[in-house]
Amino acid sequence: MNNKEKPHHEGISITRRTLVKGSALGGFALATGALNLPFSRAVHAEAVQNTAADKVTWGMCSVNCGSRCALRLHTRDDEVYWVETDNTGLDKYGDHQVRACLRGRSIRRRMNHPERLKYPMKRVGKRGEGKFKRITWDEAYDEIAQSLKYTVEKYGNEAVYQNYATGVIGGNVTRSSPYASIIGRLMNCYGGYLSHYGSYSTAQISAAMPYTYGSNDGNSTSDIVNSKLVVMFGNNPAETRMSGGGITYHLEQAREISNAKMIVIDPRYTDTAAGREDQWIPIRPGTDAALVGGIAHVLISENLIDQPFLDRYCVGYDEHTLPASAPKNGHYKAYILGQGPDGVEKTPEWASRITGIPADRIIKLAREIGTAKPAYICQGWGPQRQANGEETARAIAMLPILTGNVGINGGNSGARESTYLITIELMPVLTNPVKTSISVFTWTDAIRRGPEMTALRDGVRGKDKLDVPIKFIWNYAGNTLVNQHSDINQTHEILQDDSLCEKIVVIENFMTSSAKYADILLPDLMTTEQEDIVPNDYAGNMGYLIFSQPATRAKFERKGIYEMMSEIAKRLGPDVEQAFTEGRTQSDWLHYLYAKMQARDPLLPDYETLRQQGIYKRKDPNGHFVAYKKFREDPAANPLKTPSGKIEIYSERLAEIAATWHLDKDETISALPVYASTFEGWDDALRQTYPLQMFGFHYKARTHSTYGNIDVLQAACRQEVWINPIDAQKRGIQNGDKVRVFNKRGTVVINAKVTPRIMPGVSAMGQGAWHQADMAGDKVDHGGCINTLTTMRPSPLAKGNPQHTNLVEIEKV
Ligand SMILES: Nc1nc2c(c(=O)[nH]1)N[C@H]1C(S)=C(S)[C@@H](COP(=O)(O)OP(=O)(O)OC[C@H]3O[C@@H](n4cnc5c(=O)[nH]c(N)nc54)[C@H](O)[C@@H]3O)O[C@H]1N2
Ligand SMILES: Nc1nc2c(c(=O)[nH]1)N[C@H]1C(S)=C(S)[C@@H](COP(=O)(O)OP(=O)(O)OC[C@H]3O[C@@H](n4cnc5c(=O)[nH]c(N)nc54)[C@H](O)[C@@H]3O)O[C@H]1N2
Ligand code: SF4
Ligand SMILES: [Mo]
Repeated sequence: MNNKEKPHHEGISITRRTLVKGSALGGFALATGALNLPFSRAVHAEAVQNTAADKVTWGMCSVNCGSRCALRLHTRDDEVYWVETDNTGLDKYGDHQVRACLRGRSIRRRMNHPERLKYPMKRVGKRGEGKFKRITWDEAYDEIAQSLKYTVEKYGNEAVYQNYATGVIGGNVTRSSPYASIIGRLMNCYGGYLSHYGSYSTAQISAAMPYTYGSNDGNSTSDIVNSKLVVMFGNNPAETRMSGGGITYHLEQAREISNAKMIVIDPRYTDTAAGREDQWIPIRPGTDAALVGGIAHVLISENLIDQPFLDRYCVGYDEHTLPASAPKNGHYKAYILGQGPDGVEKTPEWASRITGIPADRIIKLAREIGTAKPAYICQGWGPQRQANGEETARAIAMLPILTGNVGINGGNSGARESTYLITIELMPVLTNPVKTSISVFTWTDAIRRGPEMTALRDGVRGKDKLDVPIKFIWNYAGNTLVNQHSDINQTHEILQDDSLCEKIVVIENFMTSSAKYADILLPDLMTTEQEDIVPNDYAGNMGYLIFSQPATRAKFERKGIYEMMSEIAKRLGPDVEQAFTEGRTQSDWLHYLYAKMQARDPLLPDYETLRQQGIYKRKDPNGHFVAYKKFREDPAANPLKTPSGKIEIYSERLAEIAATWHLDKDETISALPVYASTFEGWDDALRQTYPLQMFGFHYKARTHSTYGNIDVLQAACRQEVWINPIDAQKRGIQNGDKVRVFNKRGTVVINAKVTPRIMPGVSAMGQGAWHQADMAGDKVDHGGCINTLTTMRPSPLAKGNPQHTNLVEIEKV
């Protein structure tokens, strides 16, 4: 199954699988051991003596890391004191245990954290100051309900917005993804709300790939057992799919079976590459499409392309399949050979100048890609989280297309992995009566200048323009209000003015930087303290369900999201309450939803059995998910969802968008997947002032900002800025020095990691560190939060977050 049910990715993309290999697992086992061994050994000894007093509860880690792990929570005196992971299955690939990473294994440190929110609170200082007073739940509910009524009466439902948030992912009931959260359900019972399209994860690739393929699917990584070669563009599963049930494990084990060679193309020598790659090819951020151009040139000149595949399955490779509406020589072959409108031949030397990769290496890479069949060519989402990410995503897909690797076992589409999923049934969100939506990234604009935002310039959908600005924000289990959105200093200005957005409700576990901007702040239970069922996230060909039970009772005044929303529904009127709850408790809902799952999938165990056993696993009955397999077998009977039903190398729809949308000079939307220079890229004139490219990678220390306040994780994986020795030397910076990373948007003070693991001219830091700045003073961030430096300017087609495209300077403090 592909990722259709994966809400935070807009239901378009994402097929999933990961491979983890020895060194990744080894590294992670080591880290876990180093962290927990003394403690767990001591506790374990104690546990042996005291087993009668202990209770073991199945739970899950349901953060948005792309994996999902079963936990076995050991409690004594109503407190979790030890966390184990899946103990079912074997220590053998194929029937393996779904082992939690170092974060999930430290979940008790989040559950029992002294700074965890305990009571409902109301803001007393200015937004962002973090000054609150304790209030009762009734006061909180009344104020929220009154404020919603006021907003809807005065401005209309379009003024209510639910911000992107992924702190809780997957459950039937507990799930924060705005496409599926029960806050959406509540709002849909009360006239609707302004929704968004896209995600911070995959905005650009989810917008772009469907123009090529009609969707955004990839083969499952378990299918690498059938591959001869693995090529990864900006994909780092050893950090971004860390569970032992997830992609890294599949990648490693499957490659062991197939003996496939692995080539990693990334500005950083990643944990995925480290020790297990056959080649690391460092590349300048934002230039993958140029590398593809150079490779395509070699494939075409050396006749390594699959011409019958291109003729039968594709539109626009050469003049034979070019749509009539296209300009003369508007096809891909002409673009590569320099016969298209730009007249530039995309030789390996041309690509070398842009990417920083030597031409002979590009030629060698092209020959490897052209001769190894089948080849699993994929991309992570780093390359697409760039300002030209839409072009890059489609360009990378050209390599499997040119070589006919699409739709076959061992091949891939060029997208990220898909996964096998057992069925899941969410509490229905119902239909939103408001049809207007904005891009996920443009909500700060919608607060500031909503009614100026148009369809053709700002990507407003469902209407030509927005009628009202955002006046009310729901922020449930998200830190994208501040920490995870771009340009924190500007976001601060927008949010601090409460005449703009008048009400912000935050539902959290901690006083995050986002929570500090709440008007009303509600303390939530964690998913380990509630009953719910979640499916796997990306897990190759082994799907599973986890049935989580409360490990402890609710402490202090914390409550679950269903109770909170039911109470607010009650205050919005009896009809709203009835429509929202349908007369069911959270437990009634679980039974009701599970019965629907069983009706669809009769192989599922009964409710009580699943509850007892905690985890239920099943292998993909089809072996491995192969993207576009049916299309490959019979394209006439199984057309793609593109207008032509074929793979559209040339997209007439994109040609039309390019001709009608309002774009700036440095923004490119094009019918062909071309390399496009962009704002704040490697060749921007701004590099004279800010010479280093900078991006934030998804880091093993945290899942975004979640787990970011756990001391042992901070100690194990430090927050540092990576800089190459050549760049460091020029600036007199030594490893471990405190440095200032800055651009015109802000300044971060952080320690330097001087390392050849990042290419010269480029710098990077783990994204998601907690922003720590005096916002009434110098605004300098001492937490290492990259969003102090990132831009609010959206990408051209998706209007998505180009958070990996930034220029900075670094100085020793
Ligand atoms: N510069 C830069 N910025 C980025 C990215 C990047 O690569 N670079 N990545 C982007 C991406 S891909 C994403 S998905 C977003 C992620 O951004 P978010 O979805 O905001 O993810 P988190 O930062 O983990 O925030 C989740 C919040 O939920 C809270 N939480 C966890 N569990 C619970 C719970 O049970 N109940 C409640 N109420 N709260 C809970 C956590 O405390 C945390 O504050 O960030 C984006 N931002
Ligand atoms: N531990 C951990 N795991 C996570 C998360 C987390 O926060 N922590 N977040 C989860 C979520 S919500 C998401 S969306 C995914 C994100 O998954 P990704 O978006 O794939 O993760 P990134 O680290 O942003 O990028 C992957 C790699 O791309 C490289 N890269 C950056 N720019 C370029 C480029 O222009 N070209 C090339 N070739 N490479 C480039 C980076 O160095 C990095 O190694 O991860 C998920 N998994
Ligand atoms: S953070 Fe992800 S990989 Fe780690 S335990 Fe949680 S779900 Fe599993
Ligand atoms: Mo994400």
